[in-house]
Amino acid sequence: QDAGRRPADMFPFKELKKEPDCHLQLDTLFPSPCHTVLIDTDQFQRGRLVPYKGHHVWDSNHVKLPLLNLKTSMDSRWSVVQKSLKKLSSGGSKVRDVQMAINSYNQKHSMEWPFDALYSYVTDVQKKENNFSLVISKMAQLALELPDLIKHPIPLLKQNHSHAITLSQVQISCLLANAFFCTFPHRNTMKHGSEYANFPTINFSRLFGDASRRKTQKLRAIFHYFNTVTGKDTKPDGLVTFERICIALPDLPQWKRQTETLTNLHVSPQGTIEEEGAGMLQVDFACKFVGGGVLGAGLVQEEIRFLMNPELIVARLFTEKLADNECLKITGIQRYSVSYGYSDTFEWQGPYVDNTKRDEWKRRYCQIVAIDALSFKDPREQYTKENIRRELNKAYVGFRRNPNTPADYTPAIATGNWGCGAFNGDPKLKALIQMMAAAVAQRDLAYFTFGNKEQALEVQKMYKYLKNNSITVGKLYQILNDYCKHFSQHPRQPRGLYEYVTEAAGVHTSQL
Ligand code: AR6
Repeated sequence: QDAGRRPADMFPFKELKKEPDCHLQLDTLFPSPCHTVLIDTDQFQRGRLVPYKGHHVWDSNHVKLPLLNLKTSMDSRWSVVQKSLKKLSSGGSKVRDVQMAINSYNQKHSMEWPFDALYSYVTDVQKKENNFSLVISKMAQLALELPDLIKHPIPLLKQNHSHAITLSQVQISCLLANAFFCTFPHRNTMKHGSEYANFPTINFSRLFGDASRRKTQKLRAIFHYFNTVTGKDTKPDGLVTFERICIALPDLPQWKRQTETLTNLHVSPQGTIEEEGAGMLQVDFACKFVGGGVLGAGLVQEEIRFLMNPELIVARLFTEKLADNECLKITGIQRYSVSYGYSDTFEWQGPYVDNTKRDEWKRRYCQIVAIDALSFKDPREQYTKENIRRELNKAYVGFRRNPNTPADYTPAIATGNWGCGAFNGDPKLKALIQMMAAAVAQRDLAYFTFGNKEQALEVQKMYKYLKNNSITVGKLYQILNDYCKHFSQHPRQPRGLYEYVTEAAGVHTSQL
């Protein structure tokens, strides 16, 4: 960064803690009641990746795989899937064959699922990039490996329970190939009250319809991923962990009593969470249904991240909608693509060769945390005590350190205008909220304002003032609550937030 234009007292970026430099050696990988490992850990210690064995179950606590369908005749769905995918795996398939295959075991939806986006992708770009029928045949073979690769039930990460799942990148690729071919049973209806209404969609059907430029770009990223994971020399060979973290309400901070002052902050208009935030805990500006519109039309921060790192998409298979006191942390994902632009200008640019080192569990040093901000139809709604507390708690759940890891071994947080795009939040308020949560979690922050230089200067100035005056989180919380009162009394012409905070903090300091 250009030191000449750096706001005064900026915490040096280089000094923020990052993995692997701050890494604390992990214990041996082993399953436990709160950690399901889908590979055999004994074999793993000997350097082999072998699926962990078990008995598949068909119940409300586990992913329903297409392999079993005890309600009707045994294996009936899988035998149709097998027959259809075997045809595709033999090569020479066109989009119409893919459509027929998918419809063969989703007959109820065959009239309502359009495939125009897939047709248009093939016509527009596919011929130039890779051979459609060849990729489809490799993907079909991968999907057919499901019974060999997934031998243990996959728990659903349900609300109110902290639980982690570790699986191999190959297992993920196989589950995603099944998602692409829409083989997962009971996952096509999102209607209120339906079995999986509280879960994100996982079958890719929505990606194939409503052709648009966005869909074509998404499909380029998705096909590139499948082409890579089915390549002889490019097949990934690591592990990934998905951890749902739930903090019970009594264990959340008592905000007005918190005595911490702010931790170190580096604000920058340049850079992005995924690039400059490498090695830090990277915030995913999530939807409570993780992945948001990645399989539909959405194409902002979360969706772009899921397309560049498609292993994230598998979280949708097992992660129930996040509650206010929950987050999802993902460790070890790989990046496959490079993109350009944002939203309507988004474009898949090409392959990315990820050389990120791996930890003792063969997971890449890349950790993401999905936290969903509140979505405000009317931005004025955010200045209430309840909404501010909700956002503080949510940020804290995402930022909290592993209780067994000392602060010195915990990376900083890479974040930015969380909740301030599609969700209409106020970046000034969200920056303060995240600084407060980071202070209680005892972690430093890298804050990327995504090109906004003015915001970067304002945030830095506000931070410096609070820090220099040793304003505690509890005091700041009280000031924010006072601002909410002020706001409700002057909803049309409230005072600027930072101006108000500066003044209130100044009065407080002078009274000390
Ligand atoms: N690095 C840093 N900042 C970024 C980046 C990046 N890579 N990308 C965007 N920003 P938004 P939200 C900034 O709208 O409001 C999705 O559909 C940029 O200034 O993605 O929390 C989810 O699934 C942008 O305006 O987050 C949810 O449903 C701002 O961050 C919903 O959107 C907010 O990005 C979440 O919306």
